[in-house]
Amino acid sequence: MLDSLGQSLRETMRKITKAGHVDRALIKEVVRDIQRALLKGDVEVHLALKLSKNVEQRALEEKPPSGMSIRDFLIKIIYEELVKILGEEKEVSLHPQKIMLVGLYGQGKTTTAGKLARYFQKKGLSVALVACDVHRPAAYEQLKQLGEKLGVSVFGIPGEKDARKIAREAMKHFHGDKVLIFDTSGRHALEEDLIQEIKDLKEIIKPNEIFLVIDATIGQQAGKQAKAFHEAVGVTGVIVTKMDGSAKGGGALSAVGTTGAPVVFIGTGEHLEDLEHFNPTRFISRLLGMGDLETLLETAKELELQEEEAEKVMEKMVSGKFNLKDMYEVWEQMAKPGILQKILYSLPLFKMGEVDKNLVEESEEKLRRYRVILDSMTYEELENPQIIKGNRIRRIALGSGRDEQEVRSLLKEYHKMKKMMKEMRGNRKLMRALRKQLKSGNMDLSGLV
Ligand SMILES: Nc1nc2c(ncn2[C@@H]2O[C@H](COP(=O)(O)OP(=O)(O)OP(=O)(O)O)[C@@H](O)[C@H]2O)c(=O)[nH]1
Ligand SMILES: [Mg+2]
Repeated sequence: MLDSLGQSLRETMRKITKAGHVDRALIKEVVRDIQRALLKGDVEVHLALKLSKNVEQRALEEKPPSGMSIRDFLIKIIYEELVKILGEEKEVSLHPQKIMLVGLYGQGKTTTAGKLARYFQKKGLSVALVACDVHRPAAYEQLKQLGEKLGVSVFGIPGEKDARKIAREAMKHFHGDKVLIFDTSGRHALEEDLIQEIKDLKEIIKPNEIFLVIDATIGQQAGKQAKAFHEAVGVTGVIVTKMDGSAKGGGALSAVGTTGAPVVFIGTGEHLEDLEHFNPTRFISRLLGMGDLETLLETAKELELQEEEAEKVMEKMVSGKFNLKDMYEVWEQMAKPGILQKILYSLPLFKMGEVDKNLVEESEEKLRRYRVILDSMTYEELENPQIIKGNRIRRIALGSGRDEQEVRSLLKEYHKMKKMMKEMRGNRKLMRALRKQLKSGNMDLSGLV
């Protein structure tokens, strides 16, 4: 499936992983490669151009979360932009429901009806097929055969010329405990007559889903077809068939991706098993053939989370107010893996303090001890640490079971930290830069001081 597109994209990925370093020239080259691969894969010109432009712009302008290499970041951007052109993922409900298949002649409706029956059967649901195609001479027999193979019942009225009547009878016959799949007639084109028939059937059946079946071999034309059907009768999902035999599958998928009707399944062969729920993320991972792409993306997510946490701490630091409660919160956040390092590396000012080195090493142990002490303080003391003197220190030490010396060293550390915050706030140039950086989401402040 999509062999040549996949191959070109995988080569591009290899180019990135093998390059000595990622620079502007490499980014441009990679973007050109992707563009060429997409155009060759029948992806619509504007879509291909837009994607490559987005990749280039993001790769040159955005900064990777600190801790992530530019190389991995570039791969992540390409992956995200490719996923984006495939549209949203459409969930498949695993409950009894009514599904109506529509589409032009020969697109794969009847075959897909059988494949869908198999899909739901395997999920443990009871399924039945309804033969509403009154145009193709042997349509009922074709479905009947599929039903026999699958062991599911097929409802139909051989010889009946009115699809509406079959639908009405089927609705009387079944009672909502099955997945009902309705096969319908095709036409050469989306004619008025077909639109009316679908609308009538929709009225009678009241389907939960109307899936449009489209043959991938028509490539980007699939977008026009999907749009026309969507506007005429409203479809809830598109099934793109014959992905196995077509080099134009990428064009079909991406074109449908722009219509607002999500691709829900893809057909990948003539057998009943050859149907896949379409998940854009998984599809692109597989196409790029990167086994460790998952790991890369998870790492990126973790780093981004750390960045957010670090930002919260920094915001607290620059907010102006800083009491013992705030200090504890800052410590707590700093104790999370990676957060403190991130802050220290971005604030050159902090590198000067010995306190901070200790914080890295002992933060968790210290947090545990200090937590007990802080718990023995009154709300008033936490808010106004300057009132904690002689008697209060004795009381807090007794209450927490630690010695007075430890209470004093906690207070000492608080004052030291508070002084540091004040100095930071006094450094207007640094503060301005810090606020700006916080806003832009860029944590790297090295070189500012
Ligand atoms: N290779 C391949 N062939 C498929 C796939 N889906 C359907 N076909 C073939 O496409 C042809 C047409 O499929 P049908 O299911 O009869 O199409 P239809 O939309 O019901 O056609 P009409 O009833 O004439 O409107 C058959 O020969 C199928 O075997 C697929 O995913 N891959
Ligand atoms: Mg058919």
